[in-house]
Amino acid sequence: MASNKDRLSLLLAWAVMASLVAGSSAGIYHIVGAAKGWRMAPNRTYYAEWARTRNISIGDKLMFLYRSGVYNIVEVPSRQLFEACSMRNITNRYQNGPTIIELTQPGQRYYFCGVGKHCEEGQKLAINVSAVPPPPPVDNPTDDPAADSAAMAGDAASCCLIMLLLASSLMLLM
Ligand SMILES: [Cu+2]
Repeated sequence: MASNKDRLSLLLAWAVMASLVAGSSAGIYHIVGAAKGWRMAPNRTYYAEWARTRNISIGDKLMFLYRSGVYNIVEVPSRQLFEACSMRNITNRYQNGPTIIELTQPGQRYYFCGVGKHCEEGQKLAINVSAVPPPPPVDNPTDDPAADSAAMAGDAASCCLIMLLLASSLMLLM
C-alpha cells in the first residue's frame, strides 16, 4: 500500500500530464459526479441528475475519479443492458482510477460500476453526446465587465491544471 504522500505525488504528476494533453485539444472535462466522484451513489438518481446538468459533446472527456480495486467502470452498448446492470456484453472496461474517457462519437453512452451491487444501488451513468458543442455564451458588452474578464482569465491549460489539482485532492479524500 503506497503512502498518502506517494499517492499525492503520483496524482500530481498525472494531473500535470493530463493538463498538457488537455492544452493541446479542444473539449471540456466533465468530472463525473462532481465532488462525489465515482463511487457508491448517495441515492439512485444521483448520477442521472448530474448528467442532466451537463452539456456533453464530441471532443469532451469524462473524468471518473475512483479508487482502483474498489470501483471500476464498464461500458455497455444498450439501454436495456444498462437498466439491467447486465455485464453480458461489455464493450469497454476500465479499472485503474482515475480514468479519462474521450468522447469521439455522438449518441448515447452507458457506463456503470461492475463491482458488487453498486450499479443496482445507482452507480451508473447514461449520457447523450451531442454532435455539435453548444455555442459559446454571447459576449454582451452591457454585462458586468469584471465578471466577463474573470470568466475569460487564464488560458485553457492553466484552468485545466487547477481543476485537475482540485480533482486530485478530492481523490485523496475518497
Ligand atoms: Cu461501484
